[in-house]
Amino acid sequence: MSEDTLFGKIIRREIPATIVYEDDEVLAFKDIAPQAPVHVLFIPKNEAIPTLDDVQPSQAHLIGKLALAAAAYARREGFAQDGYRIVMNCREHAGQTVFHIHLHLLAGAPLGHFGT
Ligand code: DGP
Repeated sequence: MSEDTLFGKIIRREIPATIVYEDDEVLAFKDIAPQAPVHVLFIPKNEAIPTLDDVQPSQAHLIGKLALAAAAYARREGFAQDGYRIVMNCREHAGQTVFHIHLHLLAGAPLGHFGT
């Protein structure tokens, strides 16, 4: 089940995306507006969760699945040792624009500090 967001459409293959990883629970695809040489989004496929604040305790394992899928991708692509960043934006002040939870994986160059 995927709700009707852009990412739901990507899960259902209604709009194109460069998919780089998929399993029973997680889909990963390249961000359309990359903020680093590597910028991949990891999303849950089967749960309609708008924000991190909406994740229920029974769904908590999904956050771990997203993080471990990102770490495995970094190892597989050979940049894990150089380092990477994962980010999840929640609502307006963080700049969240798509309300289907997603983990950003950013890598491929030294990343600037953030938060201001
Ligand atoms: P956030 O600001 O955390 O909600 O990030 C949403 C990201 O989704 C943003 O970095 C751009 C990306 N994005 C938006 N629309 C599309 C799309 O249609 N395809 C892909 N691949 N990425 C998209």
